[in-house]
Amino acid sequence: MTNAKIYDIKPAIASNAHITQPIYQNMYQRSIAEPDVFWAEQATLFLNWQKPWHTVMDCDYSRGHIRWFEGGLLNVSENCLDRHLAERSDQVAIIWEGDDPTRDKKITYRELHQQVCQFANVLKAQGVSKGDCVCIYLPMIAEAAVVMLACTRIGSVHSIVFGGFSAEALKDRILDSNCQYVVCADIGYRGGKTTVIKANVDQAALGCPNLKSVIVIKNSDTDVAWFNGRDIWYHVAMQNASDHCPAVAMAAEDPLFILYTSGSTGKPKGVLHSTGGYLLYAAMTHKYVFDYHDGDIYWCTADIGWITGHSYMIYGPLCNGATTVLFEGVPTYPEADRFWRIIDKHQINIFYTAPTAIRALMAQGNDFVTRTNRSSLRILGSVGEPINPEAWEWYYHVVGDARCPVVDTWWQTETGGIMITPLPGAMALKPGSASLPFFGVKPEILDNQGNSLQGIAEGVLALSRSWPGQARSIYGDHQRFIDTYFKSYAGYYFTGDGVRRDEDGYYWITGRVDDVINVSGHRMGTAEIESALVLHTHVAEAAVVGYPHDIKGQGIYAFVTLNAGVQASEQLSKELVNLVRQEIGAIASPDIIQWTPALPKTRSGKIMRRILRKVAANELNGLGDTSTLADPSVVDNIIAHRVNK
Ligand code: 6R9
Repeated sequence: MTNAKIYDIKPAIASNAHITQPIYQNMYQRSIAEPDVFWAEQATLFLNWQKPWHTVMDCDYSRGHIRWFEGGLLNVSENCLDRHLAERSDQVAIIWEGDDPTRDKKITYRELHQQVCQFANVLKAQGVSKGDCVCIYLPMIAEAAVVMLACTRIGSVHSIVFGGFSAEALKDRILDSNCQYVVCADIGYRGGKTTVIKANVDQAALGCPNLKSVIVIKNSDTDVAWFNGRDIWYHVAMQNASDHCPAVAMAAEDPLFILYTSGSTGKPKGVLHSTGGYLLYAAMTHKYVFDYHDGDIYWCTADIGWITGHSYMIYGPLCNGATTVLFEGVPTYPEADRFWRIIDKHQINIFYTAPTAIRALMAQGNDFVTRTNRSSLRILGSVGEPINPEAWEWYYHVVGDARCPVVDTWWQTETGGIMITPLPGAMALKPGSASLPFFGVKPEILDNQGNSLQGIAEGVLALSRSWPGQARSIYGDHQRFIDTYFKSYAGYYFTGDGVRRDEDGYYWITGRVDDVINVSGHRMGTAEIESALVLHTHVAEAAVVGYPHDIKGQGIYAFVTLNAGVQASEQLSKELVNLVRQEIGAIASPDIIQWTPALPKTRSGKIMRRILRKVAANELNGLGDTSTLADPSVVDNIIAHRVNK
């Protein structure tokens, strides 16, 4: 886009920034030319090592073999807590802001350290040891941070399951990662409503014979079903736990956590991250991308159930000794000014949220924003999906009063941390562009044949270099890791995103090129939703695609074929939505269900999703070549009955 608007670097930001334009150019060039030297320096700068590494990097994409800092020993909780105690034990580590605006609390580094040690001892007493997997299924309460860090202290591997996932989805994830331990709460609060947590665990547990114990955080006065011998109250166990717990020395490549994410096929994948490289990359990107300075109050609105919550609410900020905010609620409760009120209340300097929230708040009108002050803000961030220029401009002008750079950060669960992004003191901004690569990142634009295109170009986004935060495997299925990311284009990590590079070398992410859709920043595989729909006895076949949605970015459009003799009805439509909620969770509910006597298929029986995507997007003139369809009249029928919403 030649005419894209440009916002120049702000002198007030650049004058105090860690990374200015010449520093970026110099460091970027070095990070590509001498990666071993560059990353060794950064690893020394950002982390405390109990023992230094002998090899900085050992990677071979053809085997999905990715190793960083081998030989090195360190502990994540020690880096996030112990080493800060000398200088900042009384500094607030976590500001927790409740769903109810009258509830909040502050936890200092000393207190957090103490609670983490105690809970690490609770885990040990339950039999959890190094390498064991602990499933965390929690709402956004402060204890979530305690539990995560306690796992890292004793070398157990956490697998956080988003609190909005259903019992069924939870069960699948517990089984896939062989978790014998679950940490949950009784209930959660969101937007003035309660959400069931423990009841979902109880239901999931029916299908998890290996589950040994469930540790329950008391978050309400609600009574919950109790299974003696399996269930343990967190507060009771904590009372008797010692606050002395040595941090276990972990190898840099020991697993740190598993996080499930959706792909284009099959069941969700347990993306596996390891200790040293991940922590370095999270901390370094947190400092440079948000230009974090000592004393800043930093708020990332993501849920801990997603990678953004892992890297930029917990690990990156705490590793840098920051004060990080954990918000339990939603942007519109009690009113649509909640974010801005929280910013004023806690004097937040750096704010990181998702385009879907920005668009939803933009739709509520400017008054909710302008009646607040927001003068503490210095940097604004965006993540999760492409941000449309209109939302970007609103964020920049109305929320940030044209004072704060907006960093549009492109990355993925698999990348561990931010990959393509502006650095606030070093780059001019173009609304809608994720700008330029972070240190050590080498984006490549490939055509269908896998040729790397130079200059102004459009194609699929791949990365030719490894970086420390890169995922190491898919838990329990390394072959799937290789097949998913390293097979399509030999020698590259394939991202699944499309991208364009403009005349200034800026990158514009154009969205997924596979069957993954992005609904309100939540990544979902259309195949998972289809599998849920076809569980219904009346459904013969289903095909799900994304379509443009003003607030959510993409909505979910389901084409459903019923079994012969079954009548479509409003009731059946409700049953299908409920089925998806039960199998996956509310976030996967179809926005539109269109009944169709048949799906468009090739003669070999493959559903032509390209056509369904066009119909759902109402792009009826650009259906492309339909000559390979077995029965072209199917398309006419689908167009004639297209649902507009
Ligand atoms: C961090 C996170 C990853 C997918 C990714 C892409 C989309 C994320 C984006 C963006 C355009 C941005 N995405 N950030 N697209 N601009 N700034 O969201 O991880 O949940 O794994 O999703 O999200 O499509 O491939 P994850």
